[in-house]
Amino acid sequence: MFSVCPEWFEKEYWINIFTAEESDIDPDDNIIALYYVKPSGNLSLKSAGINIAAEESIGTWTEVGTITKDVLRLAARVFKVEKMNGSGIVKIAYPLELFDLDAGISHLLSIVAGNLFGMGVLEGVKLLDLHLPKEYVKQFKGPKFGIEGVRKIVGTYDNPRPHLGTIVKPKVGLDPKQTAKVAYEAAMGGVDLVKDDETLTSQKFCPLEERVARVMEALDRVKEETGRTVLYAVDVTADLNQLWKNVDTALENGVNCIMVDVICDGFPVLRALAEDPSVKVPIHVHRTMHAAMTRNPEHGIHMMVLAKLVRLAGGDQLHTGTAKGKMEKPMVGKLKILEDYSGVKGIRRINDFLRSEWYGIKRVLPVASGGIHPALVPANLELLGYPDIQLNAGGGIHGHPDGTLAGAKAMKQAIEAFMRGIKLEEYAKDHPELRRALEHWGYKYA
Ligand code: CAP
Ligand code: MG
Repeated sequence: MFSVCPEWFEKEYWINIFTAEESDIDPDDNIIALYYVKPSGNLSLKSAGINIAAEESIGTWTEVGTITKDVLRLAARVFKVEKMNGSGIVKIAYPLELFDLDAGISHLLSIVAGNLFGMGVLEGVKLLDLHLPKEYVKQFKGPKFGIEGVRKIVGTYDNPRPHLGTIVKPKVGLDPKQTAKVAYEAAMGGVDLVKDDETLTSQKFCPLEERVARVMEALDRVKEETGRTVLYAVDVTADLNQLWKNVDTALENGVNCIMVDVICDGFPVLRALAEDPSVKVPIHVHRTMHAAMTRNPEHGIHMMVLAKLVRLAGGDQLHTGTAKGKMEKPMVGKLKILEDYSGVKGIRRINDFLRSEWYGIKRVLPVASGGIHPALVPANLELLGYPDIQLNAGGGIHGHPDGTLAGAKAMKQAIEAFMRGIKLEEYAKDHPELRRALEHWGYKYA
């Protein structure tokens, strides 16, 4: 059994150290974390919050004689507690001085998302959001390109519209020549970006060097034939030494975008890539493995937090989920106050953050992906916001009964129809590729 609460936290003196009135918290001088908290046993929500504040700032399980008056200014403070059926939300302010600003995201996480996840006094705890003050955000360069930079490359800056991306499928197994053929057809069909799947790096059956060379040669042909620049996001994910070899090889072979699985590789790796002067191409950020942290409604880290960290670290495009598709949506308990973080609303909130002004840090293009096919385009654009969004379709392009070229055209037509305010069924009458797609998949996942 857990110990209900170290008795020293019950002393009024310490309660005063680790709590504050909301009016006493200056948001310019504190990093503020919003947690969903489910205390163990009959521990109060406030005590649970104090346990977190203490553990992640100056406390431990017992009072220590080594603490000095001077140390107390570094105490984190619980300043808001909202209960509902035993669990609830807790807001904690961490004084900016607690953070090593030069140490970046890894250090930030060691505090706001550290030991607290394993504490016995908590049955569950989920970090839902982080307020980062200007002084903190200003330590980061953020994306090199952002939405506007990517649009300039792709040619959609003057007339912004949703971008279309594709994941080459099958997700692994094709050789470089076959991959390039699929990329060429998708690009001729109208996609703006071709990407590797998150599990393809440089396996023997599809070495990265040859793959990049062949795909870029195919996309150069598309440029000659259509005048359009199509991005190729090659997956460079690997342990650090190999990752840099992958990046160098890809850049030497003319790649115009790179992709990294940010949760597998870590935020500091993304930051290093984005800040390196040799990486003069946008970074497409895949979030595979995120659901280990984001999926449990009562424990873990919300995608909102991961999205903020990706923007700080410098991702230009980030997967944030679909309104209609094959993947699960974020859920946060059953608390009414948390509705804004749940379901489609929760994804929209993330997308709106990525598209908003943030102390001059460039905007990130949200990517909706996972089970998308033409019939799902209108709902996804409407619910997730447009035109600053990219829709990715893998199966929804390469699974088209008439092949990849037709599949890409059908997705493109669905986007066009939506942007022109025309119903898909109407547009499909004189767009055979779209018509075939609607007949083939119907309204799966709708
Ligand atoms: C999509 C995808 C992406 C998911 C990841 C896949 O392919 O390539 O990895 O979108 O989910 O393998 O599922 P399909 P999320 O279009 O064929 O489904 O974007 O939510 O992180
Ligand atoms: Mg994938």
